[in-house]
Amino acid sequence: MTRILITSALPYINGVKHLGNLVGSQLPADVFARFCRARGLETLALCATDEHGSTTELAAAEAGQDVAAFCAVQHAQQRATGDAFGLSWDYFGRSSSPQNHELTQHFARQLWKNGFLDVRTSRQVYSNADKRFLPDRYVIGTCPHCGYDRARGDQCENCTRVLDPVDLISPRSAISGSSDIEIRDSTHLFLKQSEFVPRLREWIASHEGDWPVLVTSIANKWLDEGLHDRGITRDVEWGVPVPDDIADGALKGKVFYVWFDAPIEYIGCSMEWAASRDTPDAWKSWWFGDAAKDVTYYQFMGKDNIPFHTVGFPVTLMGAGEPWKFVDRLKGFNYINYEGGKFSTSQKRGVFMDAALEILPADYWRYYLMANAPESSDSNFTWDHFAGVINKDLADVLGNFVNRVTRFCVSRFDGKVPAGGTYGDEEQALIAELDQRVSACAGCFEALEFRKALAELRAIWVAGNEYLTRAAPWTAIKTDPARAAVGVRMGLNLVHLFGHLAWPVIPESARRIHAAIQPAPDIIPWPKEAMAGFLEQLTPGQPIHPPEVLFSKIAEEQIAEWKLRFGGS
Ligand code: B3M
Ligand code: ZN
Repeated sequence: MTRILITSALPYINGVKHLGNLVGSQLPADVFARFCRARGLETLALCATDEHGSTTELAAAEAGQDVAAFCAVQHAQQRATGDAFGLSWDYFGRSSSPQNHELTQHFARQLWKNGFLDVRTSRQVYSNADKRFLPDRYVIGTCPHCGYDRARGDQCENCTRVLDPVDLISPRSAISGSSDIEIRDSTHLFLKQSEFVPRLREWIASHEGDWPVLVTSIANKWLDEGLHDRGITRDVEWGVPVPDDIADGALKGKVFYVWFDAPIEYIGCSMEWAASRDTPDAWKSWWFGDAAKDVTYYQFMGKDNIPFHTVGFPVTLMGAGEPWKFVDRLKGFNYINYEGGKFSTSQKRGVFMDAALEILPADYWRYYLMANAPESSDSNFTWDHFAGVINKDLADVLGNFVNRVTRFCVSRFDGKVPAGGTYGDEEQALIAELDQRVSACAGCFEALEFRKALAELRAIWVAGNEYLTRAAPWTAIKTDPARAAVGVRMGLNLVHLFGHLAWPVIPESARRIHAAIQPAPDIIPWPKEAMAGFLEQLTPGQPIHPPEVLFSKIAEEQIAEWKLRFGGS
């Protein structure tokens, strides 16, 4: 049996994440992790805060806090918000952990020993006003590729191109805004990425077909544009220090670049996880050598992170010359827009995770975001669309079904699964349809096609509703009580089924739905049996407990209020 290793792009520590960040990484990773656990697969789902780099330092400065203290507070907050969103990581670590420091230095030493690091003098942006070097996001300017005028020194968020601060047109300091900038020389370690191009091409080609086109095309584009050797150290204080035994201490006082240490934290995080369980070596069988042969490794991320995972991190692993596990299935996402514009952390535009939970339960967001995941293209969040989907899919289709059946059972069958009658043609036809749909739904999750998986899930709920309309036990009860009993019994079995199928996506609601029939286990398993078996499980006479309203409809006034509060047309 394969074991499943799952990581999602590590959220920057700079503040609470917005829904665009969530849908491109942590949420699909969680849905998939739950799906794997529901199928009985041994699963390790990891995430961590990405704590180094200019993003962090700038955010800490803005908050007027010491960087380490800022990170500690933000980490706890992100973990709490993630928990509240039902993100069920096995461990939520920190890239600033001792494990990651040690491992990052290990990889650097291996790369140095194997001749893949060079000490070079390079041109860096220096701010006279701030009296310091300005690496990465410390510089803002116009993107030389697409002309976007708020491009940051490390990457243009508009065209996703990776940049060097010295490339920016009209550069200015992100600290002071000053454009009194000069170019000075500084010594850095360069990773000789260019030597890996043939191996990278071969590796990426081996995944054509099993990675989304979005992923392979971004990876190939990066290689086609010519892969430059990349500076992996910085003139700042916060980060993993370059050890003195590399280059005879020539890099004293410098730290590794955040994009060098952050992906290494995927492994570091598993070490934190292992240490937390007092099995310090348990991480190894997930990552290293033959022991990890039965592991299938899935990564989830937004499209701007793809180059670092298809080129940057793999070069680190290849250059280390040790048998590390590479990603098997890389799922990349496009962006989700907010009311026609961008979600933006720096401009505080859109809905952020904490505010989202202040107005509605997590499952509403989880369902909407996954049903509209930006897979084949960018998608667009609008309040009207959101309310429409929730009111229809969750309230009318799913919630109403559960309420109708369970309440009718209480009013007409004494709140117990009715006995009598047997499944006839109507039921057999439904079973045949669900056999096909449930396995199609599982197939979509396995293929990481989330929109399709959720469309299938919804189609299953609709099929249940249509069946109930045809069976119409409320009419049949007057003339043919046995027929009414069959309809209600099937309806209750469907409620039970829906509780099972919905758990990966809307875990809290799934538990409540399941509890209408019987208390739910911690992990609600995906149905293994064919539907004929699954839909005949309930014992006549067993008590039913109708839930309180499962999903409340979103009213016009609420939409108006939220538009005002969060902005948008
Ligand atoms: N911290 C997320 C981002 O670009 C970035 C991912 C790191 S994954 C190793 O928003
Ligand atoms: Zn650009």
